[in-house]
Amino acid sequence: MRLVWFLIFLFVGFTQAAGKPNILFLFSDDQRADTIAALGNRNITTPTLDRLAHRGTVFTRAYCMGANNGAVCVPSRAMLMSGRTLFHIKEDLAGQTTWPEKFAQSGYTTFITGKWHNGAESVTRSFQQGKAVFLGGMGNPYQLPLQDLSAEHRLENKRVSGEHSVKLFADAAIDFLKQPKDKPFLCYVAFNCPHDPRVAPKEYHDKYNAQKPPVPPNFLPQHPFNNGSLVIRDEKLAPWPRTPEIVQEHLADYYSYIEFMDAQIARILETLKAIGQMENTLIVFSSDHGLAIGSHGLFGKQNLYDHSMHAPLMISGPGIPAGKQTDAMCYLLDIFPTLGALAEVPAPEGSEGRSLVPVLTGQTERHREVIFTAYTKVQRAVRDNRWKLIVYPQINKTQLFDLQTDPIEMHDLAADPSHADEVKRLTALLQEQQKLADDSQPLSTDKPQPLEFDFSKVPPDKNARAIE
Ligand SMILES: [Ca+2]
Repeated sequence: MRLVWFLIFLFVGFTQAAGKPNILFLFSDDQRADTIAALGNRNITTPTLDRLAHRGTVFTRAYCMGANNGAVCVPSRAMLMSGRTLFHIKEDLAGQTTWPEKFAQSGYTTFITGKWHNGAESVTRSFQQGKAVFLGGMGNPYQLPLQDLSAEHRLENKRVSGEHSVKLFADAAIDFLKQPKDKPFLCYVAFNCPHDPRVAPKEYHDKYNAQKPPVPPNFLPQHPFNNGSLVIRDEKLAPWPRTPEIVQEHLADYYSYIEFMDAQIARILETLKAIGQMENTLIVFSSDHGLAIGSHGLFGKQNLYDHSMHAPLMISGPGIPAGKQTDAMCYLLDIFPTLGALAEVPAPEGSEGRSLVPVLTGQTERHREVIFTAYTKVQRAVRDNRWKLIVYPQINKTQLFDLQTDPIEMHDLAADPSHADEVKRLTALLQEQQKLADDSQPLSTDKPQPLEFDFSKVPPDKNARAIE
C-alpha cells in the first residue's frame, strides 16, 4: 500500500513539475541598455540578442536600484537573487533565502555557471549544481579561478584554464542542458562580460577597431563637478580630460566583447533547440547595471545617470508576447518575482520585488510609478514617468532633467526658477522613497565639500587598461 501511495505521489509530483516552464537566465555584467542592435544601436552586431528581443517582450526602462559600495555588481546581484531592495540586502546574502532556493524546493533542478559575487556560502546554498563558477571580482578572462559545486554542495577548485571564461561558461551551460532531466530546470548563466578587462578574441577585436563606434551623444571630456566618486578605480581607466579617441577605443573593446558573448549565447540557444526545450523555456536576458564609458565624462557605474543604472531586460518563452516593447518602469529585483509567478514558485521571505506578469499579459501598461536609486552616501536620485532629480548630499548639489525632451540628461534645469516647483515636488518624492526603502541618508550637509574637482591630481591607473 505504501508503495502505491509513493508511486501516486511520484506521478503527481512529476506531472506537476513537467507542466512548469524551464528557465534559462542569461545575465551579463556592466552592459549598457543601448548596446543591442535590434533596439536601435547601429554600431554593434548582436544577432542573438536581436533574436531574443524579437522573440519576446523588451522592458525599455529596467533599473538597478544602486549600490552601497563602489562594487555595484555585488549589491545588484544580491537584490536580484533575494528580491530585496538595496537597504535590506546583505551582500553575502547571509541568512537571506534566495529565489533559486525556492525554485529547487518547488521541484526545479537548479544550475549556475559564471560570476556569482555574493560569497561561497550563499552560492552553495542557492544552487544544486554548478560548473565553472567564478566567485567574483575581475581578472584576465583566460585565467579565472573557477570552481564546481560538488554533490555535497561544496565548492571544488576546478582549473585555471587557457580558454576564454565567456566560452567556458557557455560550455558549462551546454553540458548542463544536455544532461537527461526528469524535472524542469533553472539554468543561470552569468557572463563576466562586457566587464573589463575587455578581452574579446582577435577577430571581434579587429572588427570594431577597424571602424570604431562613435562617442555617445552625452560625451563630455570631464564631469562638470565633483560627484563624490571620481577617484574610484573605474574612473581611472582613462585619463582626464577624456578624449573622443580614448572613449572610442574603449567602446570598440566593449562592443567586440558583447558580440563575442552574443555568439556564445547563440551556442546555448542551439543546444536548447537541439534538446527540444526551446518552446518550453522562459529565456531572460539582462545585466546587473549599465556603464558610463564616456558619457558625462565618466567611465564607471558609480553614478546615477541613466546610462549607468539602466540595464537591458527582455523575457521570452511560453505565454510571453513576442515583438512587444514596454516602457513600464521596473527594477531588476522584479525579475525573479516575475519568474516565480510564471512558474508558480512562492517568494522567499523578504522578497520585495513585484511580478511583471500583469505587464506581460497586457493587463496593465504601468508597473512602478517611481524609480529610486542610490549610490553610497554621495548620490540619491528619483525619477517618475517624465522627470528625474539627482541629489549630491556631500556638496549640496541638485540636478533636474526633463527626460521627455532630454533623455540623455544633458540639460540640468535645477537652477531654472520656472522649474522650482518640480524640484520641490521631486525632493519630497525622493524623501518619501528613502523612507520606504529605510534609507537614512540626509540630502544635504552643513559642511559641504568643494563643488569643483581638481582632475590633474588623479593620475590614470595604467594597469587598469584592458589587457590586449
Ligand atoms: Ca557589473
